[in-house]
Amino acid sequence: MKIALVGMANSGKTTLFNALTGQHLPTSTYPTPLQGARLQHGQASVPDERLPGLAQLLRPKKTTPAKVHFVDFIGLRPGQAQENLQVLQFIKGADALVQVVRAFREPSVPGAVEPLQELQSLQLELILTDLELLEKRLERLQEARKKGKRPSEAELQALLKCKGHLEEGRPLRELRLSPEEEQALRHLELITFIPALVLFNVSEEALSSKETEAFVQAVPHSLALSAKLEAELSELEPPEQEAFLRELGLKEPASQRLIRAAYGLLGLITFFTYASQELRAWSIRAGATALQAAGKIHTDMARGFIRAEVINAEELLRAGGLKEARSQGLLRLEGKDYVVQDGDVLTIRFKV
Ligand SMILES: Nc1nc2c(ncn2[C@@H]2O[C@H](COP(=O)(O)OP(=O)(O)OP(=O)(O)O)[C@@H](O)[C@H]2O)c(=O)[nH]1
Ligand SMILES: [Mg+2]
Repeated sequence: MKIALVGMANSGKTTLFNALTGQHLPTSTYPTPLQGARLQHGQASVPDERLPGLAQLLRPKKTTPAKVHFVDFIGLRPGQAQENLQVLQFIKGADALVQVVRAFREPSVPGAVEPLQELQSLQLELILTDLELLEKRLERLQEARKKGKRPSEAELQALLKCKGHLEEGRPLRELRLSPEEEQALRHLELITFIPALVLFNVSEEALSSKETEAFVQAVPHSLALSAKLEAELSELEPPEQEAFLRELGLKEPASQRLIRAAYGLLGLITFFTYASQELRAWSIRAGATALQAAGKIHTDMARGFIRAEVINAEELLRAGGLKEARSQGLLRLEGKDYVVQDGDVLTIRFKV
């Protein structure tokens, strides 16, 4: 799963990126210029409360959580349409967006603190980018038609439908398209089709304020955290981190909440594998089959798929081990069409 952090300049994207990925990229009180800016990549582990228990039971040499890939680039600037268009190209290929909105007050960082207004400007920039792409494509198809070629009718129709929708100021993810229309547009990689969360980056003091609550209530798929506090938390060793969280009355860092929210937004579930002494968690879309799960692990596994041995993590924990589960007849044999359930521990049998 790849998530792009997108936002206006100085909204705290890089601060959040550092908190999520454990990196130490420089942040600044002024907007990062486009010239010389580099796209940053990093990974975060997907929190899973079953993984420690499974590790204790199976005693693997290595435990690998599922990973989320984050990308961070520079922010957008109001009124810089051409540059913003260029900046937003980095989003292509992302599975989800986190729209980071400044809601923190910090005298050293210039610019107004108007979260809802800023969110609106941000969403408008994304919409304008898609409109520009769409219009260019429409022009090309119309030129082709003039030259006597026959452009795909499905694509033309889909383009016009999307154009009307965008012109109303609405993102394409709110539009219902037929599978054919979707297919016809796929090559354009329009960005407002991508599922998105909104993240209000608030001051530490405002974490549980009425105002913050009102923002989160007002905007669907939104949450609030303090990127600065999260970055500080991520610097601490686990015991200190726990103490700090307890002091704040929290169970986990809010950055984990963010990853969970993205998981939910994309309809992802987790399955586990235990092979060659490695216990590993994987993300997959709910509804995926055992064959698709095998394909995630290795293409050979999907190609030579014979069957999957399946037990849910909770059952396995109750049984007290794989051997015990097998002797109690709890390991099910499933075929390639089996729909993987959240928490399944899969052993894929395959031939190469
Ligand atoms: N007080 C406070 N300051 C923050 C918070 N998040 C970010 N900042 C500050 O805001 C400034 C901008 O943060 P960055 O993380 O660089 O913002 P950005 O969105 O990456 O900015 P660009 O990449 O230039 O678009 C820095 O000085 C941060 O220290 C926060 O939660 N609280
Ligand atoms: Mg930045």
